[in-house]
Amino acid sequence: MKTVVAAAIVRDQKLLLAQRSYPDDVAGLWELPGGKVEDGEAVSVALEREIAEELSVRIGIGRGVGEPVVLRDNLILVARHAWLVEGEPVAVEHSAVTWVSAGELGAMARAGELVPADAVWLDDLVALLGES
Ligand code: 523
Repeated sequence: MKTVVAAAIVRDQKLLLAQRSYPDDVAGLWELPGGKVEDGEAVSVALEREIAEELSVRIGIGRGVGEPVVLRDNLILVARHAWLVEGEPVAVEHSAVTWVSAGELGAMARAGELVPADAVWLDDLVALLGES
């Protein structure tokens, strides 16, 4: 079983979403950015690395958000609360990045614009935005 870790990066009560450019079945949909944890790598180290590669920023990492989601191919997806420490996000590997409010996130989920696994966390993400 491999782990994929994703960042719920929050600033000013908005959540950062990144638009996938591949594979075809999810290209164009929005996700919490992240990627696969390498063998022997700590989850938080993997998340810092993936976010630096994908968005050219450094993040701080907090608690887990939502329940783990089982993906296909023996992959398990987890999310962590995060915040920017240095830099402004740039879409290096994604098509675009955007900041959304809780209301906008809900509308995107209802419109089917989120990656399916991430849509499972809608209530958790809305709650996180309410706390921050
Ligand atoms: N997800 C997903 N949601 C989400 C992420 C970051 C990833 O559902 N927020 C899924 C998509 C893929 C798998 O997790 O099925 C791996 O994500 P990916 O492709 O972003 O991870 P990488 O870049 O580490 O893996 P490779 O593309 O294989 O290099």
